Amino acid sequence: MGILNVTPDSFWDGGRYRQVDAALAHGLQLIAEGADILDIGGESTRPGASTPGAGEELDRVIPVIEKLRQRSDIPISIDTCDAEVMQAAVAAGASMINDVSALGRPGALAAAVAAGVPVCLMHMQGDPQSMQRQPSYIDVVTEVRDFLVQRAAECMAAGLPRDCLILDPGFGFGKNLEHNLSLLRDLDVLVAAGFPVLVGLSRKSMLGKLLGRAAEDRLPGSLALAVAARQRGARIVRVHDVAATLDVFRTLDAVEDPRGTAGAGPEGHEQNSVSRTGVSE
Ligand code: 9MG
Repeated sequence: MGILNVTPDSFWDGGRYRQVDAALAHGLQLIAEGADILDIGGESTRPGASTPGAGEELDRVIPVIEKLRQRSDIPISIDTCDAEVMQAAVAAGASMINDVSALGRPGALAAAVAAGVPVCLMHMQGDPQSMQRQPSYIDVVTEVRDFLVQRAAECMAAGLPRDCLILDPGFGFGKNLEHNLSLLRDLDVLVAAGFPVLVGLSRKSMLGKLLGRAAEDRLPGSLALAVAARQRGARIVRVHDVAATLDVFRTLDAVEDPRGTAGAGPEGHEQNSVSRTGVSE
């Protein structure tokens, strides 16, 4: 899943794709790099970020979705917590909802049921304004798993089909470094709940804490975290760096399944037969 933030203030790419043409070009670039899904967001969820009104969020994302829809049939995920934005984005051509508040805002659950598209439910302790102040858990792995399973049950009771639900532990959302590492180390506990698992680890501040590196120098760390998540059963990996992540996954595919290289050219440089296991299958 390639990330396309159409925001002024996201931690890594904030402000770069505010103009529709720049966002469209970047979306097409992510598709060319091999993304299976594009996640388009108009509200930053970085710690301390403020919430734009639904009107502003709509102005940011809808033209980009419409333009991309004219140029590609790639599945588009709308990254929003707002019911009105969900509804408008799906009408404009989005076919998935990514909600970091797990459909917790007023009207969001009803909007998702009406939309009838897959939904990613993410765990967050607190809200983006306050979540990193003092995150606290007794057992982060089971608490996050139990919250997500309970929320999935509530969503199913409200009418969302089970096979439309994707769960996400929400790395960095009300979690300190130890919490994040425990969640990743024991990701199989969440995977065992039986829903596809999505992870977002790309260039996040946990890598800043771990390696002492700024966001622009966190690609190697991000790739290592993506591999760790894939090895533990993550099915969708939300990343800024699609080409680099796919190179790593394709290489692992070839090592893990020798049939993955069948049909590659004599030098083994072609990409036509290596599956994208770990991204969308
Ligand atoms: C929007 N967004 C930022 N980080 C994210 C993460 O880790 N998961 C999901 N689902 N969305 C995210």
